[in-house]
Amino acid sequence: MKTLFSVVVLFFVSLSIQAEDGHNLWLRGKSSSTVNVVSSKKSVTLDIAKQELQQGWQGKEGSSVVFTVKADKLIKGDGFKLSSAGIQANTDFGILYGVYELLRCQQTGEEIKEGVINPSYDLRVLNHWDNMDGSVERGYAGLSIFWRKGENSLVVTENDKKLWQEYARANASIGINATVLNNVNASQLVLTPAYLNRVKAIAEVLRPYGIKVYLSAKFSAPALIDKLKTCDPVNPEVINWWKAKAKEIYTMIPDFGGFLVKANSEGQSGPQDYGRTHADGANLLADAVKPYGGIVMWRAFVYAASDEDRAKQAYNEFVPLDGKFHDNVIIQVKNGPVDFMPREPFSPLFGAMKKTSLMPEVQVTQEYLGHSIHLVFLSTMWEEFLKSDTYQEGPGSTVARCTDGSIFPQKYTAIAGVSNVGLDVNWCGHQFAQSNWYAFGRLAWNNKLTSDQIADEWLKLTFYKYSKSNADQISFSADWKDNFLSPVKKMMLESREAAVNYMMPLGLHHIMSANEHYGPGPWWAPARTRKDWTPPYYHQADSLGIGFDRTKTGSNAVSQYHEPLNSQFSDLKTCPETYLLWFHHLPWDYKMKSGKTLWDELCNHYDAGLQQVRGFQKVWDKAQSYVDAQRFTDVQSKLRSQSKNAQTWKDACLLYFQTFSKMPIPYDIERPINNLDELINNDMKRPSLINY
Ligand code: GCW
Repeated sequence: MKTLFSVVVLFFVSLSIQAEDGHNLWLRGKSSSTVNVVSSKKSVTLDIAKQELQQGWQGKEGSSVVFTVKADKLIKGDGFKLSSAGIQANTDFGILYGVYELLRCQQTGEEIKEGVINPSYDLRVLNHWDNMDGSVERGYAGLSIFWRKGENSLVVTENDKKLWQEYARANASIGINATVLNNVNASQLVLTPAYLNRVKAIAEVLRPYGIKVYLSAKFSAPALIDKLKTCDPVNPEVINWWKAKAKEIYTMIPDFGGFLVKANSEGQSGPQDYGRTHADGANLLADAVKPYGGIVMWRAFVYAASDEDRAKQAYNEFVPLDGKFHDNVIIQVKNGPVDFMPREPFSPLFGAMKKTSLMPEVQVTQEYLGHSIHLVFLSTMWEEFLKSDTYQEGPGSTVARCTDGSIFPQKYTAIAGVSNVGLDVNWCGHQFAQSNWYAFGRLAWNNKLTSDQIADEWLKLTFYKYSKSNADQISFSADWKDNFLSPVKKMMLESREAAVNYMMPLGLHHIMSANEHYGPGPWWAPARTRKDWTPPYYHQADSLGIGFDRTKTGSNAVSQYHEPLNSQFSDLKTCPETYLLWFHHLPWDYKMKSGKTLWDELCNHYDAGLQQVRGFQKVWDKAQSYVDAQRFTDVQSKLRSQSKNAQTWKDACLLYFQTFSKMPIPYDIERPINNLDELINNDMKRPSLINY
């Protein structure tokens, strides 16, 4: 009797508490009714589409959905048309995307809209900065899912294939259709046969999900692999080498996407080593892949250790080359002109190159935003960026419209995100970092989505508790919405501004410590380090004030922005305070719009950031009963670290800047609890993962 009782108890306990480790991402929905799928065509992709629909169907019991693969002028690329009859698309992949759209709507309670849905960008790309030894540059979620070191590292195992398939499915479900498998700081190895064999195996797993593989190519590969004496892009031997390499790759992987290249940047070789331009270099590779329909994504992240303001260099380098790139080249431009800072104005290259295809690059991995320790929902940052008006073709020339083909006819349109995926069970290192992968895919598919909508979807898909009692119909009760969804969503939507506040408010940038890019280091400037890699170069704090003068009296970077932005950023009356110290060097007692001094306002921002994170802890603790135990404690413990880190950031920056301002920290805010000399001697390191 006793045993029976415990079995029964155990059964009910296991029903109500589902162990969740985050591995299933936002794909936790299970069908509650049956659906009949009719398709006149058969293919692996359509089989997947059918299976997904049957596994996740939450619609009316016994409904029929018809898949129709038939060209329609209104449907573009991977787009699809939803109607009461089913899903129509030009390609099998379009059907698959239609299925995911249907399921998303069912599982989030969103109304299913009939009509055509087309993606904003043709290519929705993840860039993996994965090295051949399995490490991941700026990766905070474990080792690479593609590469590893050691004996047999190139043997493809069943486990590899299972993981790649899960990865493919997750990407397809949010519309990502391209992936670059290796770091832009590339190894030539990936272009050698043994590695290409593994690329082929990856491509085979990803293909049915509509995802093409791309590789980062090292410009000096011809010399490194085959000992060519030069890599000069106009040298016939070099040209032939790349042609032969492209042929070799396409023989193995007929739908290979093409190359991504970081050249003449941070020590990487490039065409300028031979007195040639970025256009010469890009066209060399573009011509090699052209016969197979391949493309080249050539990065504009270039800057030298010169006296020229780093924020100006990419524009200076690339704008004169406008029109010189072949039509299968896309210039990949980071969202901001410096690097993936918590906040930057958009890069002035957007909209400025009118005869060249441009694609935005954002960073999903949180290199400068607390790695996988801080909860920072990046969607709001990307939304702000995509909606920024460049004015290049009159008002309304947003970055989104300048890059998605609405304004400039581009042969290809694309957007890339630097991936945060690794071998960690939950893929991203932080449960909430998954929302950034999700948000990137959703915005790449629809660059008009709001972060509110994305957060709403993600929370419902990721945290709704399925149980026997609610399996047949997803209903988000008022209790769930009021006590979980809305406070947690609010926290997500505020989280990026909080990070800006406690790290780099009012336009401050690049003031993190050393190369780890985690803690504060406004003082960090070791002798013999390139000036443009040290924080004092960027904050310019001295006894008179703080900030980088990028107006006419300074580097004049403002001139790279189209009017009225040039004037707006230059004029203190109109420069948004969020960018104030990005564009201006101002006295400590400069009067802000609030009437406070710049110093007081700076202090308030740092303190507000800290208080916001303390508030996030409360929000999360209150949400405990709505979250499964493992994910709850995961996030709770990370928020504790984030709180400590926010305190360190506040104390470090305020105490350090105070050595210049010589002004008191306003008495109505909490006092620092750290000493500056200790902080300096003990640069804040990312907490060891062992603590988690
Ligand atoms: O943000 C910087 C990173 C480097 C990175 C580089 C780039 C891949 O610190 O790690 O290198 O940008 O984007 O090329």
